[in-house]
Amino acid sequence: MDDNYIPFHPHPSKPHFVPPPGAVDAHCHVFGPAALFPYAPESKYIPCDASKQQLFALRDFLGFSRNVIVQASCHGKDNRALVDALQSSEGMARGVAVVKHDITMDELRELHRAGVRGVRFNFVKRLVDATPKENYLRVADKIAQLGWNITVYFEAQDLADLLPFLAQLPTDIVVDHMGTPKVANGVEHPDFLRFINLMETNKRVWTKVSCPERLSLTGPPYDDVVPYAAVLVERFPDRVLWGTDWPHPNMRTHAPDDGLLVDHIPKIAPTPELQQKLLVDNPMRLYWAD
Ligand code: 0GY
Repeated sequence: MDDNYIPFHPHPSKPHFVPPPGAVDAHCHVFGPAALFPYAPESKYIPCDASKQQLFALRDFLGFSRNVIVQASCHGKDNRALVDALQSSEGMARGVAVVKHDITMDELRELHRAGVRGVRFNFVKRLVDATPKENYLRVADKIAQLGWNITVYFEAQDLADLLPFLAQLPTDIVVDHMGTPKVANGVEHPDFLRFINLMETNKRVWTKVSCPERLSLTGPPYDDVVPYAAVLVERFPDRVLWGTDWPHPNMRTHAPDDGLLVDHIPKIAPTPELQQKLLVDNPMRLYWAD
């Protein structure tokens, strides 16, 4: 683990909010353990190990039923830790992998059998070196044949440049963390309006209304991020997902209390109907359709 790395919260609180039956934590990771699944040589950070057993225990403690486990950059294109977690989940986890552009259809079908239903394209410059767009498009064509979708992670200021690329993708697109708005700017800032406009015009774009702990300027309970998520849930109730982002890689100031994050949900999705869509119906449609 890097010297300045902040490990995940050791004793999260029990949330007051009780998620509906079958709720899905649609953005979380497994890290290592490094002794079994080493971190990628190209990774920009070495995290604290965060095992599948710890993830599944947290899922149960928080009142969730399922996980969507997203490959993080610290494991590069080596999806073994992800696949191992999926195979141990008894069908209660699905995965989003990071793959090389020349992956074969047979290799993709093997990932599908393990429970992978998407790939992630990461454009965050502090996390990964740039990948040629044509490599991504080759992957997109292949995974489209399996009915998978594409998760994209980018920073708000880079969306304008990415729009032509996103328009070329042939599948549903899931944008991590609301496109990472800068909360100091306010919900009327052109960067956030550009993201809302993307969701308005491209009905295949979904987003995770997640990561208030990463976006907040005021800190726990992250109320300064509520307006961003609330507007997206209200306007696009059928295309929003929610996740803990456990084990919260690369936090700068503190390890978030996952119970507090769950208690954020009724602030951004205030009715049982919205909560049912956000936590159950939407992720089930996207990740458990087959
Ligand atoms: C997240 C957060 C981060 C890291 C990664 O791929 C990754 O390494 O996703 C981050 O540092 O912002 O959970 O999306």
